[in-house]
Amino acid sequence: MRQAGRSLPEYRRVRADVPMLEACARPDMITEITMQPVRRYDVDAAIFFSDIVVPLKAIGIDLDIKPGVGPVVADPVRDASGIKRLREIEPDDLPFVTEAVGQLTGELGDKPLVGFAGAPFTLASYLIEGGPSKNHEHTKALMYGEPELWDEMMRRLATITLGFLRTQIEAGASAVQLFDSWVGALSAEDYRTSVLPYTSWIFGQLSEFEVPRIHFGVGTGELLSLLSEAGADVVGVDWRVPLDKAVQRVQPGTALQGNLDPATLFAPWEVIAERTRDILDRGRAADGHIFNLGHGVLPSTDPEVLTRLTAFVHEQTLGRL
Ligand code: 1CP
Repeated sequence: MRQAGRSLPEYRRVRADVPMLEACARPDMITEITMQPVRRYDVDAAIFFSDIVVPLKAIGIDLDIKPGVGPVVADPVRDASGIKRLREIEPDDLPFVTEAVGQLTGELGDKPLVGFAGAPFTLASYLIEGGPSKNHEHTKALMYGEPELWDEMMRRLATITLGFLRTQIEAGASAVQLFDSWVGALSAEDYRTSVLPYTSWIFGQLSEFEVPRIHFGVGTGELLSLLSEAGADVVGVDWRVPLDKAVQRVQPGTALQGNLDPATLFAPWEVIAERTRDILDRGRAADGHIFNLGHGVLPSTDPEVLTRLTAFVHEQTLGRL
């Protein structure tokens, strides 16, 4: 999840004069920002500081991450010539990622570093729409109207996604998370036909590395069994489905991640504690549970609340480890 940044004063300080994509290309900055929440909250894993569009930038797509908006693509990709520009990741494309992961594994010691990438559908949505989208209408127009172009685009994006993940794993990342954040916009039928083949290819290719693979999306209650079928070891669940229900929708042996609503962090502490306890209880039904928020930390979240939440989860689960 986008979590490190935004709510931390030390993050805002480091980023004050540095645009997001520049920060993502500077190893010392990546390392510092990745470490900030680990130092402050004592969380059990670090999430690599980067963004899902970093590999697209690296292959020459003209895009920016605009403050308060997100990724914006100068020239949206909607036809065969645009799709041809989506070339594979080559060994020299992401040297700053390799260097930062190397620095981080040294600093983190036993603490795992979670690498990540955007999944093909979510990347396609940014590329086709040109930026964040509520309805993904141009994306669906291409998906329904030009299945051959869609197939070509998804194949290319799957290769790029795999390249970004492979770079992080080979440099030392201990687990990877695939973010298909916006795939909840699809029906199960459309997911099966137009997304699952590409995502499951990625998970299949990753199996040789023996790192845990996490698969995450938002609004995916009706898709959880398919997200699991795609081949993940862990399925991320937003706050809409309780974990004891989610467990019935995933393949046996699959762990769950989640699922506190990030907006709950604005409620009184007693409510946060009660919801957290409930999630930990329901999570016992799963074959492994990573406690997490159901989506990214909201920018105005009070860091003190996250410190207290992390300590509370540790205290509640200590006897179980
Ligand atoms: O927070 C961290 O340091 C972790 C690193 C991280 C991760 C895992 C960032 C940094 N982005 C991401 C993944 C990411 N980026 C996802 C998948 C996870 C999720 O759903 O949250 C997505 C969809 C994006 C795209 C993106 N980048 C958005 C969303 C826009 C939209 O469509 O609503 C935004 C706002 C960004 C910018 C961004 N990326 C990361 C940070 C810290 C920020 C905020 C930049 C800032 O203003 O400081």
